[in-house]
Amino acid sequence: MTFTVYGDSLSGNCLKVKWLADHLGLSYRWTEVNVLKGEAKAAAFLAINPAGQVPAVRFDDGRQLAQSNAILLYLAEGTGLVPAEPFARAQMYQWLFWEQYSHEPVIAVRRFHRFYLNKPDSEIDPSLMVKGLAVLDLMERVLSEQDWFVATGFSLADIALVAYTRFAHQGGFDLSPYAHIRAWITRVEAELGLPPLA
Ligand SMILES: N[C@@H](CCC(=O)N[C@@H](CS)C(=O)NCC(=O)O)C(=O)O
Repeated sequence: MTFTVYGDSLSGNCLKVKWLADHLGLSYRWTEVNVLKGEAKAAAFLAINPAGQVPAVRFDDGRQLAQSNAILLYLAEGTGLVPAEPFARAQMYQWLFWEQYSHEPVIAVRRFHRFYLNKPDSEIDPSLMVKGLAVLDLMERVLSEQDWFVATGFSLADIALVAYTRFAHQGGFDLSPYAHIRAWITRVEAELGLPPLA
């Protein structure tokens, strides 16, 4: 299975796919799509994903797939990153859906305004900080009791959630009070072979 990943290298949603594909040793090409330059809305890319968002993948047989977590699930099917036991698998889905509905729209969006658009804090919706801290508090509580989001072991839930948590400081979130989150990020980086961020 060879495929092309269309992604922006600064995007956590896209990096999830890269990290997983590298971890699994899959054969793929990376095509850079610069979101800030509007390339995700260009006609050439809309033919790959009509929703005009990265990441998207195109398999060499012509099939195309979008939505980062759907891509993760497809690529990792049959591996230990997707628990075989139904309840553990459902717990992994629980975290994947929570990541997209509650985590990414807050942590990633604040990072986008601050890090991509260089906005001062005064111009960023203050509710993003409040909601982001609640997200981090919840993660910290979970990780104070277990090493991984699905207690049985490292799974796609950890890869999806680390994507923007790892860059939370770029969104103005101070991770220093979150010792369990920081230790978990280090564990996930070790699993994925990622160098720690400076
Ligand atoms: N739920 C989607 C979100 C994808 C998404 O928001 N992509 C952003 C980059 S992180 C994008 O392509 N934005 C371009 C735009 O909206 O024009 C996923 O998980 O793949």
